[in-house]
Amino acid sequence: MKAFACIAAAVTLVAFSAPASAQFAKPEDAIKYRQSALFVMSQHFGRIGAMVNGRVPFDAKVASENADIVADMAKLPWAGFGPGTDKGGNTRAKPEIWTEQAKFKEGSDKLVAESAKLAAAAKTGNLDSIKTAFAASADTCKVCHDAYRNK
Ligand code: ASC
Repeated sequence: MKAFACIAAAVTLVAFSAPASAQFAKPEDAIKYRQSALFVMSQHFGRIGAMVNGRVPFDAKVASENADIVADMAKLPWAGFGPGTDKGGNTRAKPEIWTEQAKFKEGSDKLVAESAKLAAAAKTGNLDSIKTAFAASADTCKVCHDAYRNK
């Protein structure tokens, strides 16, 4: 009984704390997953960018909807950078991602934080606040791409 309780507790713990990387059957799937998540995020980020840069008229509701999606998507790609996913698919990810894990995580955490601020700014409907928060988020994209993505 004690053993059973132990196993049940362990199973529960794993279910709630297993790194999401465990969900991938093969490295190629993890690579596809992270690229897909980043692509979806970039599409929604780009829609805000078009308003921020004046290419399309500003619509506060559309900006807010897109910023919410960006903030949610920002949490996803990182599970796809687990151990052993540096190769096995078509990837521009640099090996430094896996040798500088703490720094890489710092960068991804920064994007998650800045995109949450962007979503909050978008809820105010104030274009200037959105511009500032958009620039801060875009900077976190760029810093990581410069350091960790091959040309
Ligand atoms: C985007 C996008 C990126 C970032 C980056 C910001 O819209 O697809 O990768 O912004 O260009 O510097």
